[in-house]
Amino acid sequence: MTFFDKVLIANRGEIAIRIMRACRELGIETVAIYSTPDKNALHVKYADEVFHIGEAHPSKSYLNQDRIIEIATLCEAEAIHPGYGFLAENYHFAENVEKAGLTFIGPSSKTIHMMGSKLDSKEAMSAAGVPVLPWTKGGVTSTEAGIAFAEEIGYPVIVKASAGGGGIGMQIVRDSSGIAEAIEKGMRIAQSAFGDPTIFIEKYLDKPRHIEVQVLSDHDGQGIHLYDRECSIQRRHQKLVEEAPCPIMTPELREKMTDSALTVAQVCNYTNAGTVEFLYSEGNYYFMEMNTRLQVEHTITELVTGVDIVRQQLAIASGEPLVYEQNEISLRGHAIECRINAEDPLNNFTADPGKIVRYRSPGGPGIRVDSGIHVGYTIPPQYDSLISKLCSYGLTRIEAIERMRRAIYEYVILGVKTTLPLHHSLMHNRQFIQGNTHTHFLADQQIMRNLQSYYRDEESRMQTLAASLRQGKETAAVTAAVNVYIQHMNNGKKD
Ligand code: MV4
Repeated sequence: MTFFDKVLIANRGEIAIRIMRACRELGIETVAIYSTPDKNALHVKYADEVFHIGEAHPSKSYLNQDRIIEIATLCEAEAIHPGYGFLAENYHFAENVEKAGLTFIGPSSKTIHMMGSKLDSKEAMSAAGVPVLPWTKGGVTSTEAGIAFAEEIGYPVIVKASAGGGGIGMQIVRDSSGIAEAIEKGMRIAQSAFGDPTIFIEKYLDKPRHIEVQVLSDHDGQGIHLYDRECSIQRRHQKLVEEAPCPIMTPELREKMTDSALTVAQVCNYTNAGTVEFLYSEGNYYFMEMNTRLQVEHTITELVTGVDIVRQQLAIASGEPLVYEQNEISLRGHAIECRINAEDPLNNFTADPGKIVRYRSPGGPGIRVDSGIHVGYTIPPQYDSLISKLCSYGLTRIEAIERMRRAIYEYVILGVKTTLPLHHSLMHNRQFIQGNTHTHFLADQQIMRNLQSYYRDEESRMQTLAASLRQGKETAAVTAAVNVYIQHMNNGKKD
């Protein structure tokens, strides 16, 4: 295999490290970029070469296209990996990288552009026979036309921005009384958030599951899928827990969904790694959108298929044909990912950035932790608050859950509030254990209410620690804190 000699990683944190790990295994030199507050970040220490790129604000650093391309050219990197977020789905950036004579590790700018329009991609996929929910073809250009369409398909409906994603501008309309206002508000939000007022109306599903299919496509037009993931447990369109495979998948549904996913990839001339997102409800599934990037949760697919997705991305981008045939890809076991964030679930999930004063990550059988932090590191307030992706693997789903509970028990993070107790609660929730999840799971299961007691313990533990540290009794403080932690984890097992 030829691959590249040097790759620039236009990202930070755990994903930058994940990408550099694949590069290191392949003997590819790595170039990191960093913003001022990321001077001491792990991804900067890991790289072979590093360049300061600008001030904290993303527009000055990780979104600074011209500077990133300039650095890549200067240090003679042949390719840029965008990771996720930041510039990953910006077709202008992909185009500018292509124009500079560099390789963008991802699909072509044309494909990113097409999939960026929810309306265009729905239209194309529907024409190719992929199931989609009834929607207003060509978008909604007048309030009257929108009202007429909503009456035709019947309420409830949902108003969405074509250029949107992440739920911005989405409005659920349950009956005709709110439709005119929702259309007008939708256009205003779409214009101000995306610079494009195009909206559409779609039949609304009440509590769907979010199921997605991972695909890999090469430049010879060959595509394979790496099976499915269930990502239903979310909060404000931020995923909290994902698993692979989807716990309710049947052979029949899987055959249809993976076939549809491969059709989607083919229709948009997809190259590299991508994810086709579906909503599932009552035996039916519908294409929503395609994420034209490496996703946060790619790790659990790696655990159940054994395929190193980032390695395949590098191979595909350098022009190599896929090394796997579809029949060589098999699923083995079950994997779960818990996203550990520095935030406070009891306070509306507000971020709690700050200094990590004690840190011990779990290990042992079936545990994978991808993180970009270390003791003494200060999580900066300017970026995403992800501390780590805690993944468990087992031959069965229950084994994966048991290992996840054990890993949460072992995990010690002091200095910031984290989502660990929330995950503890989820891993003991009866409905979750049975695989009964949907996109409104957190609200329905009263998980938040049960959580209050765990977090009260967490708070007293932090206070004990803070008081002891002031008196210079560090060791005793940490021991006490960890004991309280372990104790409350044990107490939590009763419900
Ligand atoms: C929907 C829906 C119900 N019906 N569309 C949220 C973000 C975007 N990717 C699509 N989203 C939804 N679209 C119809 N016609 C419900 C959601 C939705 C959702 C989807 C996946 C995961 C979590 C969600 C949470 C709330 C709403």
